[in-house]
Amino acid sequence: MDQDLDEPGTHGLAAPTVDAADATARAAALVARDLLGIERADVALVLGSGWSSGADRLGRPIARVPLERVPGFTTPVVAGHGGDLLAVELTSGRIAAVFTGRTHLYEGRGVTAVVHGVRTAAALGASVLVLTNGCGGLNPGWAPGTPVLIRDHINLTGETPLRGPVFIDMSATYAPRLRALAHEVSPDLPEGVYVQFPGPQYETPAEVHMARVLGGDLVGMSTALEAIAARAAGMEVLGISLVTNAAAGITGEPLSHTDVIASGRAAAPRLAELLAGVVARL
Ligand code: 8IG
Repeated sequence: MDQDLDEPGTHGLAAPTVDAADATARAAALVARDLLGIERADVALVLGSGWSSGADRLGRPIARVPLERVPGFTTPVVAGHGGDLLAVELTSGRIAAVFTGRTHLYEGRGVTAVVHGVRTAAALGASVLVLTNGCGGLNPGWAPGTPVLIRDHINLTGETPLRGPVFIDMSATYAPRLRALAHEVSPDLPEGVYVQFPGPQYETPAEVHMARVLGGDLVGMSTALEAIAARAAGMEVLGISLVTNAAAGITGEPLSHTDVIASGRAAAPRLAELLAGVVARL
């Protein structure tokens, strides 16, 4: 394939084709295997805002490397977003690759950079991907610190990581099997529809109202594009959001990144337990 598609954020340079991006991800996986001292990974986790301490309880840590040492990754720009790749041996003996940071669309590196971790996880051999994030909640009953299982998403970024006639089925993007496992661990975990906005600004109250009218329950700036890339790579996806704040206009309070980080910290032990429980059942 020799397409010449421009991507926003790539400053007029041609975006890599999906084939080229997959080759970059395979190269990244080879380097990651060497640095981590693992043969392959069975599952992968992306830990978003508020979730990074979730890595501690997953199992036996094998190794940790800064993501910027793996080809195709750069240092994350947001305070409170980590940026390491860990290998963890789960109690089941399976190996997890854990990303404690992600590239967001608003960084302007293009959608290929956004899903590079997902494609690297697939190239490592992971067949299950657990995506976590911090987000705004539309349900006033969801206090900051409430985890919510993602049932489905609405991609409002106007972007896709796919190029060409890649007509993948998105009718069960967030695997019912994995959602059932999460409910075994936490029977009253609420479910919701995640709406990905491009960011970096938070929504206006009118945009939050629009998301609600469209059927959304959660608003954020990640996850949907990664889930698309994961489905295209044949991975099963589980998505869990942490509501770190009421979405704009829901309570009348202004949104602050400091509050977002604080409610993530406060929820950390509960999230770590939830993640460990889910991953142990995979
Ligand atoms: I943390 O309220 C977090 N991330 N779009 N809206 C959007 N992203 C978020 C929000 C929010 N909170």
